Amino acid sequence: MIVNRQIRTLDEFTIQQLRDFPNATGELSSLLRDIGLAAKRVNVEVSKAGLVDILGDANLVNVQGEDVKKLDIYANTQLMGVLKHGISCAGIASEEFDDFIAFNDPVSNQSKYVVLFDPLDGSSNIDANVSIGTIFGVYRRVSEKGSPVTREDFLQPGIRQVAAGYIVYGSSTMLVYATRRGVNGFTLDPSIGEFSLSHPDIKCPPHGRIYSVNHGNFHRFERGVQQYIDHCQRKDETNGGPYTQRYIGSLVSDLHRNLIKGGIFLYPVTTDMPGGKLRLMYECNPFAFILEVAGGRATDGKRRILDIQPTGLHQREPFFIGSRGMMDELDSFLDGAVPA
Ligand code: AHM
Ligand code: MG
Repeated sequence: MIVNRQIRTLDEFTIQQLRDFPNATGELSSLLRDIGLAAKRVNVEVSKAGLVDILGDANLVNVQGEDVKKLDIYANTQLMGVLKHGISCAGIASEEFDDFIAFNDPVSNQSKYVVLFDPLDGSSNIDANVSIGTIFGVYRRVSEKGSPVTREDFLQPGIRQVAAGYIVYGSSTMLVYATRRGVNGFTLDPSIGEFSLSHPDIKCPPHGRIYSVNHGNFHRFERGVQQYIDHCQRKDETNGGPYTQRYIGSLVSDLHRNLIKGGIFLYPVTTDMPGGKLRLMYECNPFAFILEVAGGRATDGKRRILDIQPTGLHQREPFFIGSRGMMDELDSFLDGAVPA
């Protein structure tokens, strides 16, 4: 059998990265491996989602029970489990819990990191077989090691993330993560059950031709946003024709596509959601970090997302993110610089 040594697994890759840092403890590698393990378990159940009724009827109910949407509870349990039993994470905050959880055992209290995550974003799409995903952000705790983590460990601005990533359960399953050194994507190879490096050093193209927004909300958007969308639709043939509109309604899928192909994603405030919809801590911040490392930008329309000082674990923000050139173009409309 020919073994392709060009291919590196997630574990091999993260361990190789350690060689450049002689004082590194390996805790981040270990944490990413833990998240990769949870992702593989979630992937098995997500891929069976359409069978739940059939299996249920046959009295072979799978772990997440009879309701497909309970997959988000399953994903939450798996992620929390691997992080609690690993050696790198002192506590977590999740979309599924009102408050953070300090693991508060002797090993966890000595751990360096806290993780904030959305275990299964877009889960309302599961029953239509649309790609869904897991999103996570990793921070170094600010409280003293040796004690349980505190609220301050979690309420840090996104710029302090040490790493951030997502898993997309799609036509193939991918884990993409960023550290300050770069963004790398790993595709799950089902034959060996390992994530293998398939997209090294991802860069977001500085200009793209895709804009992603829920058009149904158009009349609830502010004027500047409406004008920008109008601009996307009116670009004439001299500048390549109108942009293409793509909106899955599953954040991980929409942003994975735009990261790879270039594009812009908008979830502005609406008249009925004046604070925005998406959650700063485990939706906006991880993607803002990934896109910035890849060369893109992310704002709330005024401020850089990564600079926002959070006040609550579940706070919402308007969210604009994408290719640098398109974000600059958007800014000129939000600043009111372009006349109506
Ligand atoms: P969820 O956390 O309840 O799954 O909602 C988040 C999802 C994102 O994946 C997606 O970008 C957005 O909500 C879509 O919202 P809308 O249906 O309003 O366009
Ligand atoms: Mg979500």
